[in-house]
Amino acid sequence: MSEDLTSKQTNPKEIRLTDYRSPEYTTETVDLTFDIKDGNTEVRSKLHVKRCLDGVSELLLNGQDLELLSVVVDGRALSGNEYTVDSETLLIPELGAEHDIEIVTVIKPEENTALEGLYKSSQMYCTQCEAEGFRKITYYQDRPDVLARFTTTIIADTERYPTLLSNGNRMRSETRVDGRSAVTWQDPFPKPSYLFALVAGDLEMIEDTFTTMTGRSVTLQIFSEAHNIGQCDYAMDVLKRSMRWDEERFGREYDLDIFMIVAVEDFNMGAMENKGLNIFNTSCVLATPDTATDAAYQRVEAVVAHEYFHNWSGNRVTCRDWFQLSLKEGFTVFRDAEFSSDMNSRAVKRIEDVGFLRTIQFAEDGGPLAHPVRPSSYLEISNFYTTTIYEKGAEVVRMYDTLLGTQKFRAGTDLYFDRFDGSAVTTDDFADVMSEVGDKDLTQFKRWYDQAGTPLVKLVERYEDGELSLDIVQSCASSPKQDAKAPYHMPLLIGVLAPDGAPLSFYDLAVDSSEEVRSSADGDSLLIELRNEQASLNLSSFEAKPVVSFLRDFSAPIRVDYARPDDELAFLVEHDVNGFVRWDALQSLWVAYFSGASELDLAQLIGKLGEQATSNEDAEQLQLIAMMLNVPEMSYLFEALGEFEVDTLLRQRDAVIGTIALENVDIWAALYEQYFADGAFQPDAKGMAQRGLKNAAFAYHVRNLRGSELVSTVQRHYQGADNLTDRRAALKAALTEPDFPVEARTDLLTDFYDKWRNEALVVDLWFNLQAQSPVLTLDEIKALEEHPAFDMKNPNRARALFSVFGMLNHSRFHAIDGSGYKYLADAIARLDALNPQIAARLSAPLTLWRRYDPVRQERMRDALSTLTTADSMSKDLYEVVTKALDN
Ligand code: B3K
Ligand code: ZN
Repeated sequence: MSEDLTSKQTNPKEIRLTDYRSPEYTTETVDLTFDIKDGNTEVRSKLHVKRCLDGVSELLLNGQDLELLSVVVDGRALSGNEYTVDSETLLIPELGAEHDIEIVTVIKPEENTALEGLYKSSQMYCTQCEAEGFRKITYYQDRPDVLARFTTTIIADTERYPTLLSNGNRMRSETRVDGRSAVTWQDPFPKPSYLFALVAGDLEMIEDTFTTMTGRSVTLQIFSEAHNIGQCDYAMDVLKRSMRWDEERFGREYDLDIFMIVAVEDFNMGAMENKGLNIFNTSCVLATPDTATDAAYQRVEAVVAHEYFHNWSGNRVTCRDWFQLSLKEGFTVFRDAEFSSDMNSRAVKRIEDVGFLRTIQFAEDGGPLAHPVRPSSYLEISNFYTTTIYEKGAEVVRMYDTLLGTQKFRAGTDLYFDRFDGSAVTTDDFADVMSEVGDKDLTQFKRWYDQAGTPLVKLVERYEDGELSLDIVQSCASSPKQDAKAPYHMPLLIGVLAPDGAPLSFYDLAVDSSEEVRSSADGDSLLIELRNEQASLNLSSFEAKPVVSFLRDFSAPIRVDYARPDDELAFLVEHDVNGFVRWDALQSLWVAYFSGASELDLAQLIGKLGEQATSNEDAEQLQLIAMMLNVPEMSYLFEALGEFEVDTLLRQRDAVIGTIALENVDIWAALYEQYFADGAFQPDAKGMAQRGLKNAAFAYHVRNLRGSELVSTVQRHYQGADNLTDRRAALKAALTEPDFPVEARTDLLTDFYDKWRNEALVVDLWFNLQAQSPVLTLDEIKALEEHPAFDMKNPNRARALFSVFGMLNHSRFHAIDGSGYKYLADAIARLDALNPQIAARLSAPLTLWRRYDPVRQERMRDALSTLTTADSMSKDLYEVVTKALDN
């Protein structure tokens, strides 16, 4: 057994894209046998390997934390001096063209707290292999461009582990006299090792069937531990909808006869797309009205669809190397976003996604860990499952769709799946297909993959005698290791409105531009393909000065600098046909307000929106209004403002919320009462709109209350709730309103905990709401760790406390004495010893030190520096912390 130090190294080696070499040998078939026993699992792996390059004779296998028992080549056991083994590799020299190799290793899943490879969660065994976890199971060519056919036999105690699952089809099963069972699975599709999965446990299951577009029947099964099985029906419904949608929208049919999902409680991320056997964090599968908020329902919908869609975008066509990660992730996020848009409201989904992108991805892209959608180097690939790879990557895919038009884009995806089925490819291959079907030179467009940073587009508008001209200038600030940036090729979608709010048609206008432009089929919008650093657009034959609706649907992932009068923005909020632009104009007004550049009475505008909601029936419009009632979150403002001081901003934001509440006191009371009894819970657009409005109105309404009236209103909201979204709103009010009496708050929290103590995801929310509470002291938050339900080893629980504290508790985390930073750094150090991936992720808020004032900058750097003084540090954390301090 290699020492613990293997994953605790400093100065790890940088992996570079330019060093990529295709494999010298490939593995054609793998036959695995897992003999699971308490404390030790023996893994027997039979490989059939074949040489792919002339003149080579060494086979390099990856392996980590493995006890090697034997290596047999073509039936002959090798002695110790016939191979070389170190903490990361096994090298077998002097090989010929083709061999059968058998390797036996022993692993200890029970001790695996990193949750990568084979590990134990509650009473079940499960795996997580992406990106490089398979090497913690056995020695193997653990790289995505080696595609093999897997056969897997699992042997385990029959009584404790009656459910034994792996990829593909179930071939055989036997119950042995020794009280153990053996089940064999075979996956007919060659796949990289990162898609391997195994589950052994005592699980319950729900089952359904799906008939594919060619009439094949597919068995669908969702497994969970017994206490969770009643919460899986929604996920099953989503799965069936996803399968149908992928057929209709992308022509993709499922390929095996069975598709399984397993819900596990300890999981590092959301879910994993293992071939035919997706493994999910319970938080992304389970959903009932009492245990999932509306946001959680939407997440379940998005993630179930996302992992299912990977079956084509990721599994059938996979990545050549991990630098190409966005090839599958960006594309699949785009696909799941389209699915959610079709299932619910397109505008609402777009607004949510842009809000997230601006808050998290823009921050990453402007910070010390900025990297391109296709990075050129990394120390630890686990650190690159980022919002840049996923969300910005999805924006890049969306831009192909916008530039080519939906029909050609679909022709492009058809050709991509067809041409590359069964292979491991690159983002260049994807771009080339799009270029071919679109008959378009995309050389410049590909800069989106190579240049980090968020481009800035500055517009200057002039109007004179019926002619409107726009000067457009693009730029992009420098990023780590990238000083100068070349101009991007980007689609800018615009519309124009007459002064009475009527949309104007581009068919009625004279259009002259320095760039390629084309109007939409209905004439309502114009697409500008910006390629140059500077460009111009002239529109003429207006009867009066129009209002420009810019960057409709957020057609490119950019920042915009477009100085416009407040009343024009307010006009767009009220009149634009594009839901995204309406919301966006309001966010611009907020940013202007907080930077002191706006005089507009925003409290009045918000009140007016609230009033509109009392008489509107349209679910999409109501959802849109509900989103616009809320003042932007602090972290959105941090990113949008550039310059701010945390305490001042917190005070200003709090004050304006108070003003909105007070100046529209009757509106909130009326809106709240109107939606208080909104009928039985439905997780659909209408239900979400109603709860969105009810809870936005509730938050303003309680702001106007004091004393017993405040308490009784919050209690009534809590008691009257038939779902977690409303209960959460009540608890949040109790944990936000400074006047809420401590005793009443404690009563509510105790009642909630006692009722839901057996529902892990609800208990996560209980920790989450306290961790973000500005009315609790740091000591009170720290004390949450002492609660019997707190478990450092469970990623959901650790995130509910530490990640929420760092990302959402702005008053305590950013305390000027640095105590919040110290607390997070201390938690990160403790977590690093258990789970490096989670530790590295938790450090994100500290890495953004540069955007705060000088005192806080120093305190945040101090906190990061203390991490570097630890005796040992994982590769994951080392990369994040050193880059954060160096850049
Ligand atoms: N592909 C996985 C992510 C794996 C993360 C490994 N650290 C889930 C997804 O994006 O679908
Ligand atoms: Zn994915």
